[in-house]
Amino acid sequence: MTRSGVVLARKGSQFQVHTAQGQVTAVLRGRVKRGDGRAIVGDRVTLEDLGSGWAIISVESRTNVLERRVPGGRGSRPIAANLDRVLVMTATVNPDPVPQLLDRLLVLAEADDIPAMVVVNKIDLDPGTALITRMERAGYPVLPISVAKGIGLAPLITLMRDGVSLVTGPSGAGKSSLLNLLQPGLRLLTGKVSGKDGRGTHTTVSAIMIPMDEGGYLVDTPGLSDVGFWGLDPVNLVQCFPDLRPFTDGCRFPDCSHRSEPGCAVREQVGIAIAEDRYASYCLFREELGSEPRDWE
Ligand SMILES: Nc1nc2c(ncn2[C@@H]2O[C@H](COP(=O)(O)OP(=O)(O)O)[C@@H](O)[C@H]2O)c(=O)[nH]1
Ligand SMILES: [Mg+2]
Ligand SMILES: [Zn+2]
Repeated sequence: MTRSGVVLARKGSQFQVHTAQGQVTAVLRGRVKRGDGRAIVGDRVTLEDLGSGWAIISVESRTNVLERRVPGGRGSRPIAANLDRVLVMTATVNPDPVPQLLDRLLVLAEADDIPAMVVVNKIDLDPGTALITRMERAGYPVLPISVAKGIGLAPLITLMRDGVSLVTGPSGAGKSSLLNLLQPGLRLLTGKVSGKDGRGTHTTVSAIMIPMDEGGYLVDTPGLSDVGFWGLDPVNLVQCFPDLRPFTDGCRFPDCSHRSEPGCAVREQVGIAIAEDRYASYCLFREELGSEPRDWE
């Protein structure tokens, strides 16, 4: 007898799997274990009843994988699969938004090809017009809301009742308030990534997925902002900026870093189609990725 399900969590060699008939604990069958199909949170799997318990006998191919990248490009470890969206949440004020942090989280989603949206909360305190315009111009759908006053919530809730959502953003943005509204009594991971370099251990970075009673799944990963994009190929960074990437074809050099090269079609658009502080985020992240600028002399 087989069943299909979705992996919610992993603890050692045991997987919690959500099926239409309830949650079960399963282990990986040998063949799956040896392949590169090791199950991760969010995987759609087929289970077989072994009599003594359930085994994961196959893992469906993934639409995307949120990865934890290791500094210096030394590889990555999958965190969660099949995310439908990353919602980057910020407040309009209290605390003040930090656009560069939003850009960072958006790059993280873009790097793994996960659709991203911006949720702008606390519009009861301030309409956040400049921020909303900035993020829309960058190419992102923006949902202005007030969790506290119940403004603008219907479209967001409808969205989150379908598929798998990951909500991230700075502390104080209102994430817990939103998630509690969606699933009252929800208890999320609070684990902090250990180590001064933020590398942490195996368990501290593992995600869990929570099925919501009224539909949809939430993915919770402790310390998502520590899930950097360090391993990203610097050449690909520009592709993680929807507002920069349309212009790269016009650059004189195919390996243009879009910083100092002559004939850069991206730089030509800064202050025109590209907002200056979005370009500044690009330059900062590119710097962080540690690439050497090309020598033109
Ligand atoms: N004025 C106002 N306050 C809010 C709103 N949403 C959340 N808050 C408050 O902002 C604070 C931080 O919210 P919380 O959900 O803990 O943010 P988190 O750190 O992102 O999880 C709490 O005191 C909330 O009551 C909102 O829409 N308007
Ligand atoms: Mg919180
Ligand atoms: Zn260029």
